[in-house]
Amino acid sequence: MTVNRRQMFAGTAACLAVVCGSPIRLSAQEASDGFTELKIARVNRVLLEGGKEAGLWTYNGVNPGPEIRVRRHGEVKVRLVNGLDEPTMLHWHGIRIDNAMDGSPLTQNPVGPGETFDYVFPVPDAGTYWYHPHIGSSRQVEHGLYGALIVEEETPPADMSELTLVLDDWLINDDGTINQETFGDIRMAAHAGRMGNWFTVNGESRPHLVAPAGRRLRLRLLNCANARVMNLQVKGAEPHILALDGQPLGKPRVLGTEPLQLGPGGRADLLIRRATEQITLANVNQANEPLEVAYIDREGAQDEKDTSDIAALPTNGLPQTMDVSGVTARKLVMEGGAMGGLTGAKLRGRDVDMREMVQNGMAWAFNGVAGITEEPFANLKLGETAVFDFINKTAWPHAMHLHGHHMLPVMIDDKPLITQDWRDTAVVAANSTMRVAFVADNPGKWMLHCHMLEHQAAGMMTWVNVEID
Ligand SMILES: [Cu+2]
Repeated sequence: MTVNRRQMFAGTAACLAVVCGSPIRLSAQEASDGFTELKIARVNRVLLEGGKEAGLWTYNGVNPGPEIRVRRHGEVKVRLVNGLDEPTMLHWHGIRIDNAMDGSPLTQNPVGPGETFDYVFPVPDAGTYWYHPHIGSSRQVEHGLYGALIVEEETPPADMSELTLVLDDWLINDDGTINQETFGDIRMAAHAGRMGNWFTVNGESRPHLVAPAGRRLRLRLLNCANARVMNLQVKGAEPHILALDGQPLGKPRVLGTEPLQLGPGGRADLLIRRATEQITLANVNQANEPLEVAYIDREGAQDEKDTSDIAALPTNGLPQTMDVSGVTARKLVMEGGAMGGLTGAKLRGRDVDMREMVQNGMAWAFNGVAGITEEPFANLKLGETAVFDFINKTAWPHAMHLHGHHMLPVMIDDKPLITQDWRDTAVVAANSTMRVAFVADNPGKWMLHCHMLEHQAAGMMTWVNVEID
């Protein structure tokens, strides 16, 4: 069934072009009624060189889906056309938009086969975001349904070229087809989730990309894998981290020797100085081996040494710190999974034992409940400062994603964090507690779930209500 690691990373280094479709600039490429279509279709595409057609599902025939680019405070106007024979919907991951456009089962009905849905919303935040289905996510995302949503700064930084690198790992069979038998596999869901054996960057294995040597390079990295926590290294450069999950750092900082950890759903913007050296992107695997996943050649001359400061990107209005003194933390206890010792949980209002949970495809619980509930985990007043403790009592890390807001991790295991960065997808280590804070300033019903898509499907899912008064 599986492709071994040697095959996985021996992929062709000869692929010089990366096919990912040209970006859709929403202001420039409009249908007569102003909508840009994202049409889901199956496509004939080989992932494994020399292998069979993989069986991808795509937006507009390409993987990743078209990169959607819009200027901050501009408007996204996208018509989803469902060419699948199962329902879908589009979630705009990380961007703090109007609740009705969030594209989750809390905010809209599924878009049936042959149906369409119009998404229209202004974009409040500049940064690197993405879109993907929020129903049947484990299967739909794994089949290739995702793309980048890039919101440019009102005044984009000068003297900078940029590359978007959409990272994914796929679980494919020896013949190159997407493995189907493991969808819904409870053992997989109770462990790390669907870990792939074929790593792609912009849909290609180990692509060679090009950037001008005479300009600084902004790399937009997106982890679109179902479940893999990536640990990324950049060789041949000393990048600064400009932004995480779309939100600019108050002060860019050097990515040192520690790899950059990006949970599934997470993004990072890196800035690399003008230079002629080839850049290699590597992902450090669990055996601590850095496996090369993409190469960037710097072309042309570098006129002068690039030593000037790296400026911060303009803020999207989030503060650099939060005062959470006097705020009572709401506790979210995460339990279950393999080696977790969970004996049972509430499922659809009934107490069930672990055997019955497993029969229903469940392996995890939040506060003793598996799967979504009628009542939200938290009812918050508009403008309220909220503090959540994600108490991970499991043997696995989890990538906690809150819709419609960003969260500021302020403490881990009772130790205040010296470096605090806003995240919409925060990796909570095994047997660890993370405290996050945010202002509930976006009214509506917002999902709060693990972004390891198999964990989400197997119980790690709740929601937060932000009330107007
Ligand atoms: Cu998880």
